Amino acid sequence: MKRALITGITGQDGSYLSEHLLNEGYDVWGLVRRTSNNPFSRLENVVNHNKAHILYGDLRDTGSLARALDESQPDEIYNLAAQSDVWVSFKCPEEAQEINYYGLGRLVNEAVKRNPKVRIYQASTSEMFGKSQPPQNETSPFAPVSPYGEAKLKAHQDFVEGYRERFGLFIASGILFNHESPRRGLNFVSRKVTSTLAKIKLGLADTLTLGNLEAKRDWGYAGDYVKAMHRILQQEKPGDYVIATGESHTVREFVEAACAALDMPITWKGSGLEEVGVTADGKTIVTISKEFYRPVEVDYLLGDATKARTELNWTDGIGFAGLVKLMVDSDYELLKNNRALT
Ligand code: NAP
Ligand code: F7E
Repeated sequence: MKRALITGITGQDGSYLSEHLLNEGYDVWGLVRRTSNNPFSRLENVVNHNKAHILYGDLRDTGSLARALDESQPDEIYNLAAQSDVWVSFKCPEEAQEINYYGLGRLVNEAVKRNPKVRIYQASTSEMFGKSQPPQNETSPFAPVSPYGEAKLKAHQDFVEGYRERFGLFIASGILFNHESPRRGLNFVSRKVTSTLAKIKLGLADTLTLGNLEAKRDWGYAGDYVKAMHRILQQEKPGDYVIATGESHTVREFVEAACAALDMPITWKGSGLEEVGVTADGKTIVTISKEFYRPVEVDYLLGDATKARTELNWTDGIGFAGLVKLMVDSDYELLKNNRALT
């Protein structure tokens, strides 16, 4: 039985990946950091049934990583742990560097000391492309604009490309474009939109306040994307793979699709910070605030995943409208049944 260690198992991707690897017959171990609230809300299918082993540790604590590696003795490591919020990274840049850059260095160094043949997956990101011209693929230049993107790029260059070339290690990456799900953190725009609009529909909130509506993202479904992570580590040779749908939409289109899914269409009035989204009965339900703009924006991400489709035989499934509806329906049902959103 293959053993996998997942850092970031409590996050969106970690939860889906742990379920996928358990289905594939893996012995799954997850690194969890101590938090003041329940870290296992996304892991009901995994931890509550004692299917995965939990190890306490932190990417900032080398000793904890050493102990986790000794206990789990993994054949494959999936490094999904990160400070993953781009907006927050502008406010806490050192934290992004400490976890997203040095964290990978600590993990890789400790892992290969114990097992030079271990296979390591790094969660790289389309934020590394930043201002690079779309469509972006594995040969596009990197041009990050946020502390998050910069830390992820440095980790990618030093510990993925660099260690692979210098030491011949099996370190691979997925350069994943935005992927969402009903388990997406409430801070990210997709889930903020679906959860708040569902509240508005049920009379539990009045308005949804957003920042830049014009940014374009290539949004896919997280459940499909974790399958690519696994396939990347099953290749003969380690490589880097763009994972994306090849379709891009503005934040504005995301809001419109979510409103449509809730049978609550809106029209836009005004412009800039004064723009509002208004329902057919004249209620303003979307407003704009400077607070949610970023100092520098990544305007346009559109991924070309030809390499992954060819070499990994990877496909994405549900389409943009399907993804938005999946998230809206899930939030609406949870709220209707007085369940907490996590
Ligand atoms: P997420 O939901 O924010 O999950 C991040 C995970 O990292 C959580 O389990 C979190 O633990 C853990 N973590 C944070 N700091 C840590 C630390 N110092 N030590 C140990 N664990 C720590 O992110 P996600 O959406 O699942 O993304 C997974 C990975 O893919 C991340 O590396 C992200 O940067 C990258 N990525 C995501 C996307 C996307 O669109 N989702 C796209 C490209 C790349 P807590 O639960 O305690 O916070
Ligand atoms: O923003 C705009 C915002 O925070 C998407 C992470 O998983 O994907 C994610 O990073 C867009 C941006 O995701 C609000 O300005 C408008 O243009 O959902 P987001 P992100 O920054 O693209 C990449 C690939 C990762 O690797 C990251 O880990 O939406 N936007 N108004 C807003 N964004 C937020 N969060 N909140 C707003 O109110």
